[in-house]
Amino acid sequence: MADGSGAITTIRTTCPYCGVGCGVAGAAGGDRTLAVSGDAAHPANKGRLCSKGSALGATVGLQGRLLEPTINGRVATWGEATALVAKRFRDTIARHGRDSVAFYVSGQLLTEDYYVANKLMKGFIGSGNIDTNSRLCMASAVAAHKQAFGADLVPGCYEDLDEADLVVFAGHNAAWTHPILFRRLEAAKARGQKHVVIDPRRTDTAEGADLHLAIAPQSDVRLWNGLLAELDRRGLLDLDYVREHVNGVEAVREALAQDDQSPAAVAADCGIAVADLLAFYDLFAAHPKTVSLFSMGSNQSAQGVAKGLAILNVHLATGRIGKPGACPFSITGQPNAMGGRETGGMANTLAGHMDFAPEDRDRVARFWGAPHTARAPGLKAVEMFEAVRTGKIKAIWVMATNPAVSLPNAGAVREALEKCPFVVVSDCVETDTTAYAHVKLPALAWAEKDGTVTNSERRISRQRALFAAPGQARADWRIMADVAQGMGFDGFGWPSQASIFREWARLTAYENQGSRLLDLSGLAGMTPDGYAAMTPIQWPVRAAGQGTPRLFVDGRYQTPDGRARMVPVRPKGPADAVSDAFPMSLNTGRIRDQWHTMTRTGLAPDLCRHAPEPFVEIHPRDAESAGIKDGALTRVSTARGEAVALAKVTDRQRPGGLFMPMHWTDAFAPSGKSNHLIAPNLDPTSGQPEFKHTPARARPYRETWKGFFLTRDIVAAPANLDLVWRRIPQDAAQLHEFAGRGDASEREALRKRLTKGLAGETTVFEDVGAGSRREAWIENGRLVAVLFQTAAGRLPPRDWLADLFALDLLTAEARSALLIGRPPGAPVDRGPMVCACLKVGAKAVDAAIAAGAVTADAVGAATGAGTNCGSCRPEIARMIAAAASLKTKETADVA
Ligand SMILES: Nc1nc2c(c(=O)[nH]1)N[C@H]1C(S)=C(S)[C@@H](COP(=O)(O)OP(=O)(O)OC[C@H]3O[C@@H](n4cnc5c(=O)[nH]c(N)nc54)[C@H](O)[C@@H]3O)O[C@H]1N2
Ligand SMILES: Nc1nc2c(c(=O)[nH]1)N[C@H]1C(S)=C(S)[C@@H](COP(=O)(O)OP(=O)(O)OC[C@H]3O[C@@H](n4cnc5c(=O)[nH]c(N)nc54)[C@H](O)[C@@H]3O)O[C@H]1N2
Ligand code: SF4
Ligand SMILES: [Mo]
Repeated sequence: MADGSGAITTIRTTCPYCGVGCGVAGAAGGDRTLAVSGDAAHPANKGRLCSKGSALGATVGLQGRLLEPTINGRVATWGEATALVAKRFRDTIARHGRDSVAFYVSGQLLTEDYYVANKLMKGFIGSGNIDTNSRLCMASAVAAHKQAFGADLVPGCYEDLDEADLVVFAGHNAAWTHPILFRRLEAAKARGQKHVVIDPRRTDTAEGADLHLAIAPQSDVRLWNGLLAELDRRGLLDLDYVREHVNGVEAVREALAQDDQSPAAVAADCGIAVADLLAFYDLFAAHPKTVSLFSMGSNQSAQGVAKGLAILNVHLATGRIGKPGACPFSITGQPNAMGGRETGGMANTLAGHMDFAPEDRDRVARFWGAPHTARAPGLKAVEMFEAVRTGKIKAIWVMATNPAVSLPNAGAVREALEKCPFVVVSDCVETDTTAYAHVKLPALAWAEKDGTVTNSERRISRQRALFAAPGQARADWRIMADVAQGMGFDGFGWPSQASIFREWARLTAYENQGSRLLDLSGLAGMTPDGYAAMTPIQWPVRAAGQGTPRLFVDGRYQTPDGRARMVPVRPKGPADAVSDAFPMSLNTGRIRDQWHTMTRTGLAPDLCRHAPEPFVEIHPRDAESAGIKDGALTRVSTARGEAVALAKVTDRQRPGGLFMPMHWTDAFAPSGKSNHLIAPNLDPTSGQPEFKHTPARARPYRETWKGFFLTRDIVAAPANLDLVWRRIPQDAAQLHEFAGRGDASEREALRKRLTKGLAGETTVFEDVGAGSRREAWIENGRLVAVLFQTAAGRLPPRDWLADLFALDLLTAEARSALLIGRPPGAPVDRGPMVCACLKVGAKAVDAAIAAGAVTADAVGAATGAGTNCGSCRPEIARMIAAAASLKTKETADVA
């Protein structure tokens, strides 16, 4: 933190994005500048950061921040705001009962925040109605862990990834979503580790793998069951381990016998070649040191729990668990998904891995001194918003999540928020969800807040403040504690987050006696200084300074008899079958450089260039039959809604499938939002939505005109005009792209709207025949705005024009070329950003390849691309391979 004397000190904290949980060394300067580097001492990343982590400095400005509490849009004091929230919650409970209120929270809260939220709702309000966005993310894995291990326990650690001989990625695009772990895995692969990727799409993770199984959507259970049956046939189950430590193997064998487990039948049902299936079986058979990473391709399914169990069954039956380099590994998405599961952020758990069994419930109630502690689980996320929509829940408090964008069937979620009598939202910025809030509460953001998070390998790390709190922003835990006290509850008077952490650690140890592995007793006596200096440690921590890298080493599980359970699971298809009206399967997920609803990564122009706007991936065969061209605007519709996105025609997509990223919002691309399309089909046990499959169809959008508008300011999509609108932040400007299907009057209406109030000298070029108009505004020699529209003509690349906004004085040459949209000389178009860290575009990479670079290292040496975080190396490798295959094809054509 800048200490006022101008001296800058480096502070160790943790990245706010993915569950890898990388250590960050941050040096904050004045004016909220921040230089970040990887913390070399942090065991998760050993000094590395990915593109998103490296760009953290570009996301800590105050643009768009909530800095004061507001009530119905009017600025309020904290006293007024918390008193109102306390009163409305108290009144609603008095009139409609405890279950008429709810909290919807997030894996992006700190453990301390999570603990307070849960204590307030389950302990003192006395309702189970607190759920978290981890319902959309980890719930299926949690349920599978509980059934198999007796509690939500992740056995492995990152060292297992280094030590494994075989790593299976089950619905996990690690190259993009857990990049720093993927760097470790690439290094292990270079030492001989084998990689198998199970994913309907050929992702960057699949690209370099030894084997890619592009299975039919939702056929995972069939695949893993088939593997188990085959291992059994080959006599490769570890029956000694099973005899000593596992129940249920016979029931599982019986269930397997109900389906035809021949490789031919399994391969046919999974939509893959028998040879590929057998290659998977052989790799699995040959490498006892196996780690199976499973992520959203497994969890986000109407059979997500079964998918998890099918994986756990194979690992239990082969004894590949609790050993170096061998475990099933559910990888967490958010920085504190694990912390939320620990503290009881989910509606169906209580706290500290204790549930609603009477003795657990009474123990937690005793510890809290809270006689009204809930006795039953509350509503899970999707049901919770449905209860809001139908009026059963009348007051909801949303914290650190953006449900108007990220829940399935988002149109219904917005309707629910619109109807709800009292909506409170705690966030750092304005979002699509804050638009529905009666009360907006400004929370501290990363680099201001201070507390702990737990990563995928159960490692607790500190997030530390690098800046002082801006405006009136406050820590989430403190806001909740104030409301709790306003509601008249005792037990919320903590002086600091360190004291919350201590209370939380004491709860994990309370009447534990070895019965619960989640035990932080070794941290329960920590002093404030100890907390300030805390270094990363993996739970269980039973004695000070002694963490636990690996669970189940002794083969004992957290079940009453200490034995793990294999659970029979049968395959079934996706919840909704495709139909004539909606013949394709819409899959959704993540891209490399954006984080969820773009509230932070969307502030960093460099992160917006790899995939600048919403897109839909489609196989060439399907594109052709639908008349969709690569790069054309495409309508994707489902029974729930419609979106428009740019077509990416690629054979990396399976025929019959579509893929859309989940990231875009009203703030960036109102017509490109994926979640209005998604059916709210849930896994019956975990309540997790099937984000990876909704029946859909794709058609060309067929715009009649299009254009772009560059300005320094953000322009929201104009209301009442039916346009496809996208905003793409640039270094010195905002690029707004648009297209419409109306006639010249629509074009003119937009032009009027955009240019209203623009001052300065203007230059105009009009080509009436082509329906084209180009205009630029210059004030005191500086470029103010550029508007290009065309019906029949073409538009120039935007890079050069966008860069002109960085100039204080336009050169005469630039002025004269403005309306051509190209610099005198060669056209400047960098292409999509490949390397976000060193700002290297696709054109430069292609040039290096054309000049003879045949490895990612050589491209790096020539352009710098891939030499910082390495996240783009799989893509560079893919570009090299594509160029090589083109060359071979050309040679063949010539021959
Ligand atoms: N860049 C970036 N990284 C992130 C995030 C982010 O927003 N951006 N978010 C973080 C969070 S919260 C999470 S949860 C993780 C998620 O990390 P991942 O799970 O790796 O990400 P997704 O892209 O959601 O989905 C993974 C893959 O599942 C595949 N899939 C779809 N259907 C099926 C199926 O039926 N079977 C199988 N086997 N696979 C299928 C998809 O094609 C996709 O490639 O990422 C974390 N990291
Ligand atoms: N179609 C589709 N939808 C999906 C998924 C998918 O794969 N496909 N994946 C799902 C998954 S796995 C996840 S995890 C969710 C994520 O979905 P969300 O949680 O809705 O996404 P975020 O954009 O991360 O939202 C976090 C919000 O919290 C705010 N915030 C950040 N830090 C703090 C803080 O300290 N305090 C407070 N009060 N606010 C803070 C941010 O500004 C942001 O508005 O999306 C789910 N939705
Ligand atoms: S891999 Fe990237 S996003 Fe994930 S914690 Fe590390 S730096 Fe952050
Ligand atoms: Mo997630």
